[in-house]
Amino acid sequence: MTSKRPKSIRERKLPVVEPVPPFREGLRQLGIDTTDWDYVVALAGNPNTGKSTVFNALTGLRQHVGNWPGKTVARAEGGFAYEGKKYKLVDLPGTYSLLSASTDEEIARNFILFGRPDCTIIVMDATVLERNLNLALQILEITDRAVVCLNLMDEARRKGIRVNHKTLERELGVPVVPTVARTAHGMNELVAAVAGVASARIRTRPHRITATGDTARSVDELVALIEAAYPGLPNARWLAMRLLEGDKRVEDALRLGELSQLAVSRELEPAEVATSGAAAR
Ligand SMILES: Nc1nc2c(ncn2[C@@H]2O[C@H](COP(=O)(O)OP(=O)(O)OP(=O)(O)O)[C@@H](O)[C@H]2O)c(=O)[nH]1
Ligand SMILES: [Mg+2]
Repeated sequence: MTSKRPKSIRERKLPVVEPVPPFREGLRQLGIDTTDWDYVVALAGNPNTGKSTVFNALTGLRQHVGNWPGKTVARAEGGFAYEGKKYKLVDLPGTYSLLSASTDEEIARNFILFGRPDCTIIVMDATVLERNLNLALQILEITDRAVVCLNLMDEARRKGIRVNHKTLERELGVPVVPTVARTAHGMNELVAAVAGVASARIRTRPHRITATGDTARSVDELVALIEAAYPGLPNARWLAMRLLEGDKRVEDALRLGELSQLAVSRELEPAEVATSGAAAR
């Protein structure tokens, strides 16, 4: 009988680790290290568009991904470095609208509206652009600092859908970067655009529907009142528009003083600790 000797660590077969895609010099995944960041970047978009896949590709972490909507239910944070600057990347639950009310969606909404990200990456599914444009246009109403990540370009191609990203870029007024996040295609270009927008080197002119006449005057009046009641609260204009539309939740939040803590910091709720390790692709 031969006695079986336990294998030493060196002899054991190690799991196959997929090679990290050839990122351009200058981009470094920092995992859970988000200390001393220069910029905060939020990942926003409809459910199931690939936000966590982008998060994993840029940070090297293993946020939960899968082919159904509603997987990310809390905010998760990770880091990456690019051209000498450190970025804190925030993965958010998917949301169809900034007017939505479910708990997951509220986490996303509050961060986009009040978390003051230096850049918001709007992840869009290129196969269902029309559906995704609703949220994209809402985000562009409230921030100048955004980049569109036009994801699932491989699926779009497979379905015979052609998207002219340059035209979309002109129409939306912010950089549009075609990507296939699952294979990390386009990640370099995405990060370059994010760096440009966060540092204001790239100037954006987001598509906006501007109020005119009486509406514009009413908005201005309300903005002054909101800013007086909540000094430092970002997006008073968005809140004023909601009030004019008769949004009961915003009305209640303002009356009950619920917005006061949103005025003070980026740490809206404690973030989830993302799992460390190689990027799951
Ligand atoms: N074919 C293809 N699949 C992708 C691409 N990007 C992501 N996926 C897949 O799409 C599915 C959804 O990706 P997630 O990253 O979990 O999407 P999410 O936006 O974080 O989803 P929620 O957190 O539920 O809102 C997963 O099965 C991914 O592997 C891509 O560019 N091409
Ligand atoms: Mg997710």
